[in-house]
Amino acid sequence: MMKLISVFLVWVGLPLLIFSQSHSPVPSKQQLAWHDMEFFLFMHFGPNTFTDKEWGEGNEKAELFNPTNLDCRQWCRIAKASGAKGIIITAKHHDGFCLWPSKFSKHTVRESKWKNGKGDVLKELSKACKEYGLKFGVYISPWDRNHPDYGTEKYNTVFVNMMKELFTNYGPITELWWDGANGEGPNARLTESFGQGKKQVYDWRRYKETVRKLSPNTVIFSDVGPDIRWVGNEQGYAGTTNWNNLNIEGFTPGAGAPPADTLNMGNIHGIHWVPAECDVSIRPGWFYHEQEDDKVKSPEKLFELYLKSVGRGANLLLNVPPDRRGLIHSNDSASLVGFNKLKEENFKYNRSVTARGELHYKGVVYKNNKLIDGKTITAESLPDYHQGVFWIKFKQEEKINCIVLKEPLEKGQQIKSIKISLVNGYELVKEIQLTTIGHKRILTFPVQNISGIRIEFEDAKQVPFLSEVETYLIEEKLTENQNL
Ligand code: FUL
Repeated sequence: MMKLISVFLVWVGLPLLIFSQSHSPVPSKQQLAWHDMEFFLFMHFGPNTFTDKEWGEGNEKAELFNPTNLDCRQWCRIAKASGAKGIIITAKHHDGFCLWPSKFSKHTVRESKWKNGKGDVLKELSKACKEYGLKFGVYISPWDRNHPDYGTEKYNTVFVNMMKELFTNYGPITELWWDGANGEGPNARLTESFGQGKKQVYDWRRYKETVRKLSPNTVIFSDVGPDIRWVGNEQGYAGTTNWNNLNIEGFTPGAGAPPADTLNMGNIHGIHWVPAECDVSIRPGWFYHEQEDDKVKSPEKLFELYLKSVGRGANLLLNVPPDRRGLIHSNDSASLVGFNKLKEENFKYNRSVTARGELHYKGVVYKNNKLIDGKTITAESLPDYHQGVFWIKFKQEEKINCIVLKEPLEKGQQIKSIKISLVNGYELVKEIQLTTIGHKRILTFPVQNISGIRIEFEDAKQVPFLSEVETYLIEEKLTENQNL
């Protein structure tokens, strides 16, 4: 009878209890889909590729832009081979040059020599992405060092009109990227301050409304969202504590953004759902420079970045800049393919699926396989979590050095603190104390021989949910910098 009552409390009382709780922020369906994509490539391409600069001045001659062998299908093939789900391209960087023949600028591919001014990089890339089943995203810099209207109210209309062209002619656009950088001086976020000191009052609200109206499924990235936030650094790592929540009211991209550590960790009680994206380049620079051909990050380094971004509940946006031919250099593609191989091979054999799952609740043991069934849609929770623990018990002793945890985000992000105990027989071999989990938390540590894992929710904002606990033995060189 007692067992029956407990079963009733856990399985029937639970949904009622959850329902009666006040709601914390939850992701939109577009954000949920974005979380699941995890990894995109970023491409910086434009006049800087041909002048060897990182920030163009806006007065470069358009004819400089002249890739000899541009092939967006090559970019897509490599993106696919790297495991990326999409590509985001710099349609317009700070120098103002448009990779499409915009009617609202005189500094575009139309004015270049490339294809006698008949070329359109966005058209080629959006088409190739469709062919390869990749999502397409666009970076459009609000800061514009070329446009004559920049610094006046008229520029807001120019920017809105340019976005209208993007959505009308090249959609669907999965992610739109507004860079917060501005080197104009008084309103600069960065310390480098050059340019004419023009002060643009950006109409962020109008920009957002334009996008929502034209393309409600697009997620908008900027330092402060509204949908995706910058992670606060360009090295590719999120905080080990990383909330998908953020307070964005009163903040703006650029100089008006919250401090970098807030962006890195989010706000525990933030009222908006604004997850972090880690943008980082495979090379030292964002644009292609021949002298960096031997400075391409190795597959192992990319794997480490993956652990510190996706493995901390954020997404990874890895920049791979095309060269002057309009192709991805073979050093970069070799690294990307190597990285994907490491990912696929090391996460192939999840040892949890052969184990037995249990819930120990108020002294009673229940069979419970939802955390180890390899399905993220089956989630488990405990309303009065101090009364119970989950166990994963292996059939035989296992060697592991990696655990992957997943929180079902459609229920919001609730876990504040969780304890993972690795045991062998009656011996406790390692205890891991964690804060947030989010979409995915990948833990790596020195190899341990274990027979079981105990999982305890220690603190949560509301009822904590967990959907998966996977266990792996990965190559030891990949665990050198522990991700805990
Ligand atoms: C920064 C820019 O200034 C860089 O050039 C690059 O585009 C990077 C992704 O964002 O803010």
